[in-house]
Amino acid sequence: MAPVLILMGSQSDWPVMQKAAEMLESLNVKWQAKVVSAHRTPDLLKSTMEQAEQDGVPVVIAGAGGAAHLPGMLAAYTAIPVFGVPVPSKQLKGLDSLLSIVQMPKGVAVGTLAIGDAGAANAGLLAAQVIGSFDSDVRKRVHEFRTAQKEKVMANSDLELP
Ligand code: RP5
Repeated sequence: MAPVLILMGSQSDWPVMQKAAEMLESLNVKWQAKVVSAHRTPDLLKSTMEQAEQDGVPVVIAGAGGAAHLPGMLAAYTAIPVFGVPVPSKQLKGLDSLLSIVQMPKGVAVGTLAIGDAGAANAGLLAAQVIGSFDSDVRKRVHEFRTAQKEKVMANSDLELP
């Protein structure tokens, strides 16, 4: 199994969650993505986490919107670190998702990212950093990513009127 498991509550979350996959691709970290809903497929949620534990998956990214209990429920079934991405919802624009994911009661942890694309991309980055803690090639690529990002800022740091 790929080292990073990307789970989401609905196929409709994929346009946001694919930003995590894109970040992982750019760092040459393998990933697998799957739809697993906390309320529509609770049995699949449990069996997916049991399988991930058995397979030795080191990190899970979970995106959900609205009453976004997926990351917390996944975390309840595993000791694998879970990074939660609040997906923007139609009515409340993801503030509901953010508050649902971030307010985990003490004792079961979910690392919560920002709402939407930036949060999903950073979840991918954080997952790569977790892999980088035991894979020096991945750690090197994270450093290279940071250097390239810095150089891009430095190359365009002088502003002028159009
Ligand atoms: C959540 O409900 C999903 O994570 C998704 O963000 C939201 C809406 O799902 P769909 O109705 O689009 O399937 O469970």
